[in-house]
Amino acid sequence: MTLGHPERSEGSAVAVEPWLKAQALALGFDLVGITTLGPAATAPEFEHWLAEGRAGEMSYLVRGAEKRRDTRLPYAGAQSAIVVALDYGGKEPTGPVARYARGDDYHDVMVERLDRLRALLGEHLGREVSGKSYVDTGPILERDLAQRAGLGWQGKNTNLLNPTLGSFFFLGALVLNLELVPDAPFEADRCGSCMRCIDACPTQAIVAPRELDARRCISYLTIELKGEIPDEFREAIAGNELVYGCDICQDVCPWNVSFARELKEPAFAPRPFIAGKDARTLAHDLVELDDERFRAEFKGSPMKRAKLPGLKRNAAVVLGTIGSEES
Ligand code: B12
Ligand code: SF4
Ligand code: SF4
Repeated sequence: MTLGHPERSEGSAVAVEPWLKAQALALGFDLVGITTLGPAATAPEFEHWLAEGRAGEMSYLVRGAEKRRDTRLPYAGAQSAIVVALDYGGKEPTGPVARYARGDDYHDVMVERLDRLRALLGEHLGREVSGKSYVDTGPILERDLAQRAGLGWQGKNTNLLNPTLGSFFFLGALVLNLELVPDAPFEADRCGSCMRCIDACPTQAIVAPRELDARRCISYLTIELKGEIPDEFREAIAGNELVYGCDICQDVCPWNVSFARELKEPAFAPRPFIAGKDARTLAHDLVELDDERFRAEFKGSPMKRAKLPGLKRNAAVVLGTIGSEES
């Protein structure tokens, strides 16, 4: 790999794309694609979704709605994005905590690497390139952007699927004030007539292909919802032994059955407080947890998002003690 003076292709675009992709892979990302920024193809679907109230209490989605329409808006002068995926080990056994949340916070892990990629690009070009790293940290429809960068298609469960990786990966984007040659978007819909995710969802949250009512989704109910979990969903949560998040509609997907990978990223290995515990054991331990130990055990964990009262609420649902003295 050469780190010398960058070549220039015909026109104004700088032919750094293959170099950038090699750097992204060397930083540990599993997929990388490049796209130009512009109006989000699925912005109308997003706005319809908001209008139907399907975002529930996630008011930040409403606040950022205007910017989500067009990926040039969140960062002034932005022209291109390098979109990456990082696998989090879909072959790990199912458990009470969704796989994505068992280790360190993916926002921190990925933003750091994307920032590093931008610094490397600056060194390579001999000048600073302005831009910003986004991993669920700004008003961008990331799955829409990833499809546009050629990383995969949006499955009927709404997750982005890649034909070599399934869907157990995170997405991130490095948005740059730089013109780059884009990859072709991923045009195919490889779900075909399959309906497994829709049929398997225990709360009927996937109300139509690619339409998820977050208010019914166990991931939303156990992570984002602040108040009580409505009665009608408690049995599904307890019965499926879920304390935090949900992987069911991905577990049943044939693309994951065939292509889910072993966990290779040490940062996402389960924390000791979670590792090897079944739902009831974890729930009992959460009920006992005090603030100080919570801060120590979950420092840098995505599970901090639910806060200790949220985790205790989920534990009470699993133990069936909600409303009793034990909760
Ligand atoms: C809000 C949010 C949630 C909400 C709502 C989920 C949802 N489906 O929107 C809740 C809390 C429920 C959630 C859950 C999960 N999330 Co989440 N979430 C987000 C977040 C912050 C925004 C997503 C968003 O804009 N939703 C709005 C709705 C309208 O979008 P949508 O459901 O994808 O709908 C689109 C499609 O349906 C499409 N569409 C509609 N009709 C049609 C028709 C056709 C033909 C086509 C092509 C498209 C199409 O248009 C819509 C708009 O783009 C993103 C990060 C980001 N900034 O993008 C992460 C993100 C989507 N989540 C992620 C993850 C990992 C999860 C969970 C797996 C975590 C877990 N195990 O518990 C679950 C999966 C649940 C599920 N089945 O989607 C990853 C997904 C990675 C991937 N491979 O796709 C993301 C990208 C975070 C990241 N940076 O890695 N999440
Ligand atoms: S994450 Fe769970 S509750 Fe949400 S749509 Fe998928 S299967 Fe249904
Ligand atoms: S389970 Fe079937 S319909 Fe659902 S995302 Fe996977 S392939 Fe598509």
